[in-house]
Amino acid sequence: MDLKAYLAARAAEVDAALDAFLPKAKEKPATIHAAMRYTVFAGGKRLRPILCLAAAEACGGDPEAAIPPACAVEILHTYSLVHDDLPCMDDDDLRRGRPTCHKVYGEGMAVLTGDALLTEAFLILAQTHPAKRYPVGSYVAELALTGGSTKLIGGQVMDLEGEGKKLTKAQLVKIHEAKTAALLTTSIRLGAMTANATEKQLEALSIFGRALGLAFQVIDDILDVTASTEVLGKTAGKDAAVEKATYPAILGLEKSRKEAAKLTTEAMDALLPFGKKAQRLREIAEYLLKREY
Ligand code: GRG
Repeated sequence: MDLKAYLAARAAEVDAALDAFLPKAKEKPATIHAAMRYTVFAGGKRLRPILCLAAAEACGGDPEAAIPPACAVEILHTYSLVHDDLPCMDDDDLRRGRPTCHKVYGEGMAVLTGDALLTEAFLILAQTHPAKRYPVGSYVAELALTGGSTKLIGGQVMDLEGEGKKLTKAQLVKIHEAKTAALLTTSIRLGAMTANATEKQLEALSIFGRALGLAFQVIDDILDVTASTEVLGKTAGKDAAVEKATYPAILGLEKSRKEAAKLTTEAMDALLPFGKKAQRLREIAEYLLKREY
């Protein structure tokens, strides 16, 4: 199966599982459940769950066992997007090419949609079968740490506090390690944990996830400069008014491209001990580096 077919097949599996896990749209109170589904099924790439499943494969496990953590990371990711788009944060009108949650359901309901998705993520994660080395609590602790005040939320805090300021490259890296790379890394680690990965394997995958996450963010920043708003399906939001630090702004476009390539090589090197089993993870990393939107 080529990568395109693999990505489509994995995304379809994840979508079917998400559909089964999430409360039905008509379940009362219906508005919140419709809003949760509106945001989860808005056409995301499903990058985090696909990485979770591919990491299980890389460690010789059955990807099926990684379905609950795969869905949990996608739902937690969706909550972060819903809250990030709010008027009090980035104030975006469009996400994934569609009106943002608060544009459709109102601000209060969007806050609650994010809250409900965050809680739902842990409900689903708790349904993961324990592996020999990993009791269910270890999955929960892993995701809670990543979603909490030192990673995802911490990154958002650093981002908010950095608005309008001239940041250094080191400060920008810190923000992206927390905002982007941490959840990608955890998606990969959780998949590997379902395959009973060794501590050494988890360490290697953490290096892979960090480098991939940073490369992903550098490329996202480059595309924000080079691709049209129409192609990206984004609106400028508050970014238009507040100067945000980006890799191209700090390093320039050429150096940013080199940085992305360097990080991708670092990511690939971390996969060497996994041999052929990590082929899908390699292909995904390559695909992310070459993506044009
Ligand atoms: C909890 C408010 C709050 C913030 C936490 C994660 C985060 C910080 C904010 C989300 C917005 C953001 C710009 C995150 C950076 C990571 C990133 C590039 C997300 C987009 O991920 P994709 O491209 O999106 O995988 P799709 O739509 O494909 O799922």
